[in-house]
Amino acid sequence: MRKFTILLAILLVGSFAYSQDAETKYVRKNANSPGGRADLDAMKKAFDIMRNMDCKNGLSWYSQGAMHNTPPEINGPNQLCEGFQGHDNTSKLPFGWDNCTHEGGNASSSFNFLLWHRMYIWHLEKVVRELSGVSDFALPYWDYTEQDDRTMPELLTQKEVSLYTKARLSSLNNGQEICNEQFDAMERQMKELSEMTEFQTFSKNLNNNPHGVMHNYIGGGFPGDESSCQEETMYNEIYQQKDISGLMGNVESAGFDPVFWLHHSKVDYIWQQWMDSKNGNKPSEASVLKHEWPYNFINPDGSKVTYTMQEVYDVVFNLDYTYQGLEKSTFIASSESSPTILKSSKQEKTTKTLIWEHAVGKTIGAKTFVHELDSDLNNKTKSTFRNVNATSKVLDFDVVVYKEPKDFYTVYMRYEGEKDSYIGTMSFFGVAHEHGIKKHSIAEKGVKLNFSFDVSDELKDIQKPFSIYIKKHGKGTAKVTIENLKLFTYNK
Ligand SMILES: [Cu+2]
Repeated sequence: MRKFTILLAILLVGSFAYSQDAETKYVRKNANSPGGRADLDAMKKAFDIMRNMDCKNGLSWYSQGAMHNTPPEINGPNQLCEGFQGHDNTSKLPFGWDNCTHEGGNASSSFNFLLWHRMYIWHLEKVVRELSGVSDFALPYWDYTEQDDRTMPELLTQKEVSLYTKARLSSLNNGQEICNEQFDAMERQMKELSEMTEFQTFSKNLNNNPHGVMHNYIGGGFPGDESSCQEETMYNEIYQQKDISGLMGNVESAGFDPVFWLHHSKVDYIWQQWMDSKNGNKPSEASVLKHEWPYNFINPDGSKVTYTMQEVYDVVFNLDYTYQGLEKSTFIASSESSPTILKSSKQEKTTKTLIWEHAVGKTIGAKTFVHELDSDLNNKTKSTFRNVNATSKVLDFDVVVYKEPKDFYTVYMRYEGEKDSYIGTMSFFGVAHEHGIKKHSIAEKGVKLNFSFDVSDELKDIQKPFSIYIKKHGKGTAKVTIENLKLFTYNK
């Protein structure tokens, strides 16, 4: 009987933690605002402690970063985590390490990108709250798509502070602004993201830009035309290797740069803005349950916790925090949705129909690429849209790369005699992931990738033929080949 009572108590406590409506207790603030700066001070305090913990301690800076991912091999005896020589040389990784999701993996990996990172940074936030003793701490965000926030939050640029690393683009660590070419691409993308209507398309595009382009940028820029857009390689203290990109530029070392947390707080903020807007929606409970992923984290008291997909769903869509600025979000301003936010109940649409498929088989050249769709396809597009009551239209690109490009590509639809319409960005952060550190060598066959761009607004005029125009940002030599082009519709 006693055993039963204890079990019942555990069950009750458990269900209380997950199924009750979480109250919004914490406010994540802009890292460059006074409140955000106060939270960064708390974060510094916590990281002072975490940096001094042994990596076997799950709360340590090293272990928290390793939960995202670790290098396959470490060059020489590991100076930061004695005995750990990379995941290829380790038979049993510590609890929770190497669990991050990334685009281009399997369907579950792509699906869980936003959900897993939300859980990951939410746990870090609780750890910082505990270790700093600041009971209302909330993880600040770096609002880098805004004109006023083009410089990295100052505390992170100060050497000798536990939130600093040298392995970043030097112009950012020197307090310079994000260069124009990078900033413009992100600014343009924000509008495009707000117009999307389908969760997985939204998630993929957010993953590419600003998420992926910003990882690469912080980790060493891209070889652009402006002087502040120059690519850099550097010493990466996680791989213990020279002449590679910085911590943020590689999936396996990204979690070790403290700016990672501010970056993913921003990514999470963009997701929430979209979810609360008129175009946004959340994935259905059934779709979350069917995309299994390991959710293993460390509680602030050092204990381990593993979540079921049901528990993940309950936490992720019933938050105990909100974002400063959410009420004046441009996503929300463009809709009639009320600011009674964070309790979004709209669910995703699921029926996907292939309209046409077209083999391209062309490599994108040095600067620009134009591909005309032949009249047959345009006729097909016309006749299909007469019959289908599509709520969203998605252009899908199958792409192959043989080496991870640091360049990124912006993609446009072009109607003759009209201004090009931007539809999305192709970026390649994480492509070389799991392919070794030796100069990002990717297997001979290359890596197949898929990009999906919502063209619901751009493909309104179905009577006119159009072409695809792609602009390369950067002067890197890694080649990108477009294999296939497909058009899908999603229906209610
Ligand atoms: Cu990331």
